[in-house]
This record gives sequence, C-alpha cells and structure tokens, in this order.
Amino acid sequence: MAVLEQTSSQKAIDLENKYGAHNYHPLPVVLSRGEGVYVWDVEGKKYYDFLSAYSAVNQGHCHPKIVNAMTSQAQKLTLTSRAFYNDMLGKYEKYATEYFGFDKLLPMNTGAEAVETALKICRRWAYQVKGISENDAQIIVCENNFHGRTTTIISFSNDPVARKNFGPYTQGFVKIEYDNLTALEVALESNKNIAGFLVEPIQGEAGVYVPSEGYLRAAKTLCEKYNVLFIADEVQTGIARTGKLLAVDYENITPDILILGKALSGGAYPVSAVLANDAIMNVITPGSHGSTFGGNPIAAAVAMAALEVVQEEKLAEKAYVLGELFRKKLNEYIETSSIANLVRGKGLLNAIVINDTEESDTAWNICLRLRDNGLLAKPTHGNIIRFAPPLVMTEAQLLDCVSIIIKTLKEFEK
Ligand code: IF1
Repeated sequence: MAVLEQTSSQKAIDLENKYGAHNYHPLPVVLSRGEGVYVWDVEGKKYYDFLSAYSAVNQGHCHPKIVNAMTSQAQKLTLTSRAFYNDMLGKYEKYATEYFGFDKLLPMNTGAEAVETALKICRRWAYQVKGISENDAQIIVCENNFHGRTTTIISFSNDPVARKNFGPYTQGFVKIEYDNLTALEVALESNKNIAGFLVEPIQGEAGVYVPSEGYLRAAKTLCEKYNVLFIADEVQTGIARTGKLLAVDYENITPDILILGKALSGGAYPVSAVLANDAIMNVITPGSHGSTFGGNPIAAAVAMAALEVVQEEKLAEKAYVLGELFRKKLNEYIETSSIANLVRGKGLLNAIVINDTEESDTAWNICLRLRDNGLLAKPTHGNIIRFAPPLVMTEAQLLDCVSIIIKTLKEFEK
C-alpha cells in the first residue's frame, strides 16, 4: 500500500490516463475523502462538492446511517442472486413501494439499466395489454434527452458525441421537441402504435432545462387520452433534488412508470429501480428480465437507509428553501453581471449560463477557478455550469458557496 499512500494528484491523474479508457475528461482534482457537503483532495485541500456525483450524493458524502446500513449488511450477506430469496429484498420493496405509492418495484443497479427495464416493460405492455401487433410498438422520446449509455438508449439520443459510430441503432423510437405539447399530441394522434412517452421532468444533461409549468401534467393527460404510458425518468431529478420528493410532484401527477437511480442509494452503491402498478408490472414474468446484482441485500439495506434519511432530514423541504435562496442571490448578482446570463433550475438542481459561446473554454476556466477557490462544479454544453450540491447543506454553508461563486465569476467580468 506504500505506493497508494504516496499518491499525489498528478500521479493519480497519470495512472488514469495511462491505464484507463479515455471516456471522460475530468476536472483536474483528485479526491480521496468526503463527508457531508465536503470533499478533500489527496493533498488535503477541502472543497464544497457542487455536483454531488451528478445528484447521486443528495444525502451527503458518507452519511453515517447509510454507511452503517451498508457495512452491517456487508458483514452478514452480500449477494445471493435472484435464484434464491433473501431476507432484505422484500422488506425494501414494501418500504419503497409504500414510500412512492406504487404496487410494485423492479430492482436494478444503474440508471441506464432501469431505463432499459422501463422500455422493455412498456413494449410488453403494448403487445400484451394495449394490443399493438408484435414489433410495431413505438416510444416517444424528447430531443436533447439524456437517459444513459446503452446501445438502445443512445439510439434515440441526438448527441453526436454519445452516438457516433456506435450503430446500428435500435428501432422503435419517435423523437419530438421537449416542452412542446402540440408536438406530443401530433405524434400521439398520427400513430396508433405509440406505447409510451419517456421524459425527464427537467432535462439535466441538456443544461438543466425546466419545462413550462403545466407541461408534464398536460402531457400526462394526453397520454391517458391515447392510452399511452407516461414514463418519468427521475434518475437525476428524483429523491428530493428539485425540492419535492419527485419532480413530477410539482404537477401532482403519478407516472405510469417511474425510473429511479443515483440518490436511491445516496451515492453509496449502485441502486436503481422501476416502479409501476400491477396492471403494468405484471407483464414481467420469470425469465423475462433480471440482473445478477439487482435487488441484492446490500442494495436493499442501503436504499432503505437512504430513503429514510431523505424523510428524517426533510431533504426535499431543505432543497426547496435553499434552492429559492440560491437563485435569488445569484439573480441579484446576474442583474449587473457581464459574465453570467441567467440562472435556472428547481430546488438544488440549478445551472448558470455563461456569457460566451458553446465552443469557448470560459466555463471550463471558471470551474478551474472555482476549484482553486474551494468549490467543485463541472460545465455542460460548453457554456453552462451545473450546480447541484448535497441537500444536507446548511443555509450558512449555502451562503458561503454563493459568495465563492460570485467572487469567482467577478474575476471573469470583462
Ligand atoms: C455520465 C448528465 C447528469 C440521467 C438520467 C438516466 C441516467 C442519467 C436522467 C443514467 C445519468 C449522468 C451520467 C453521467 C452524466 C450524467 C448526467 F450530465 F448526463 F446529465 F447526471 F447530470 N437518466 N446521468 O441523468 O444513469 O446509468 O449513469 O446510472 O457520466 O454519463 P447511469
């Protein structure tokens, strides 16, 4: 272990560069410890984490209750596969279905797997319940979506970087403009083979794009009218991030299929899930779907603890209040700023748009300077910076972060 103990930031970066596939371009900072809203690099410098592992660490780094659930379960039973029952999965499924208000849960590991699962359920439902003829089912998706990295999911992405040279692509998807009800109605009306509508309540990767108020509710109503499943991908927006338990709660709707991941484990372990009522979930029969690790006892214990933390620490309410404060403070600054154009978001899922082109490296340079000033965030789409801190933040800590952000942006004023 002597080698690891001596690891400096540069050495760790060099190792990843030499021995790891180059599928990421990380901000140059090497983290070795996390606690609550803070992370520390290998040299001991402390930072506010303003990304939360893309909204997975909503409950804060190394939350003692979650870590304890994980380590005690790890010492008892880690994995049985679903060839046998384990004494944790049923408890977790009961807890989570009551928590979110659905009949059943199907456990998976990553967000992309849960999205894949939802697509499979939707297609089966189309053939076995709705009565679409086999292989004709179509699922509506939105432009600029992000749902993961599998071959099927990238088939309906319109991000060339995510798609190019990974074909041939999976058929069966119709793409419409996001936040456009007319486009949805036209797609539904003109095609009898539509089985579902897959949507992110807020588009994260697109740059925290919040749709018009009422869009999701009206989209749900349209789906009901045409007997089409409304599938909400809340992998990023769910579990208190946007100031409600689910982002769809703002519009008082219940999706037909709900997809969760990331913060379902508080970032401690890969845990994802698909929830639906019996009329839909019962299309899944033994042998038709599964996963070696999905529903393992550690995942079950961790997810229950992570969901308890959300309730016990009132994280949705906190995210709501802190989010309002964050946007208010940043808006006050932006009024007179030449470098930041706007801030948008809900709860603690926010982004600022930098006054420069998508091709410019201004947002990247701002993130490097934020890092130097003790706060970690990452640009998306060149000129947008996403801000998603852990939800366990105090008001004083948030205000401290606001001053770091404003101070840093001021260094870039023209
Ligand atoms: C990466 C963004 C966040 C997601 C939604 C499914 C998944 C994701 C709505 C898949 C994953 C990630 C993965 C990450 C970047 C990231 C992301 F920048 F793309 F938009 F969160 F902000 N549905 N989102 O956002 O979940 O399989 O990764 O567990 O590096 O690809 P996964």
